[in-house]
Amino acid sequence: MVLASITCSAPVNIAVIKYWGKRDEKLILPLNSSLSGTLHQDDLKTTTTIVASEDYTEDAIWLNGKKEDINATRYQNVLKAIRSRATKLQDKKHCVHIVSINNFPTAAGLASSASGYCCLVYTLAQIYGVDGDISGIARIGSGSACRSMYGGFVKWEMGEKEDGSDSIAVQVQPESHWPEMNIIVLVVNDKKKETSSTDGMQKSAATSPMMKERCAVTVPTRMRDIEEAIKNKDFQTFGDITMKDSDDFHEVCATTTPAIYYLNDTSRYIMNLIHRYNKLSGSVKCAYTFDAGPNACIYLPEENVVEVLSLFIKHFPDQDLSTYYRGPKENVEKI
Ligand code: 2P0
Repeated sequence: MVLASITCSAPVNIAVIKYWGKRDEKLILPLNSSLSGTLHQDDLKTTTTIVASEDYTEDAIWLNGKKEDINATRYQNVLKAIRSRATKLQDKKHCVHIVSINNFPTAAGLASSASGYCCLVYTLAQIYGVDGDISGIARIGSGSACRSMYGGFVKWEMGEKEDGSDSIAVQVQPESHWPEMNIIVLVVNDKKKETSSTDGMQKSAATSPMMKERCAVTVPTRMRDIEEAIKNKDFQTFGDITMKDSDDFHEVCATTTPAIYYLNDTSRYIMNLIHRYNKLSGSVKCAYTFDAGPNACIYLPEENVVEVLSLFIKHFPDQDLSTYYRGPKENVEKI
């Protein structure tokens, strides 16, 4: 007999202060705090359905139509954490079947693990009746997933405690605070990346000479300054910090041994184009940021969207680059 069946969706988040490096691999505790904007629910998202039934003989998960290994450590850690806080179904012998679908390319540096684990944890929490903060459980699935739990601008506090209980997501400003803010995602390449974020950040933490200064000084200063810029809706400062942190993150990757390169020629062309355009305009009209892949995410105020989109269409007439997403707006929701 089916005991419960719930479908939820969760959006991607795009970091402006990047998470890169862990101090605890098992609990997924970061070396620095990070901050992101959450996209609109209708754009880049994961949708997950979970069914709990007395008839299932084992837990199982399908990702984009392919059966995955539910015994993988991260799935098991998440399931254990949720079940340990369950207020429903504890008295019934049952298993769960999980079906999850992304409406965008998986593992192409478009933060699929963020929306994926956020959605998994949120949906499981509905099934099992888990109250209180669940961003810490999303974090043990994939670090950046904790930030997708909230809409608007969200920070992931690195925390200090060894058990990770203070390493959680906190909403900096709700989606209603800066509704004029938009994000354009330019899909440069939707192939799976060569170096996973998990491997890449481990190597950077161990070998990049830039990591110490970044974690001790650069990121704490930028976190303070960008929070203030968001509060004041100061796009000049916001855009400036966003591009600098993206540049530094890719410099950390390039100074890792062996070096990691996520950007390609098209990414660098976009970076130059945006710098030239901002310079000619005499102000920061839009700001790029690149994650662990070549795709560009462009933050910009609504009033600049038409002009900036025209610029990209002019420079990339033959490529299907310009996919346009509004955000940050909402966060996870039950369907
Ligand atoms: C971020 N990224 O802050 C940064 C910027 C990629 C570049 O969070 O090992 O997939 O699962 O905790 O969360 C990607 O890292 O890594 C990431 P795990 P995750 O968005």
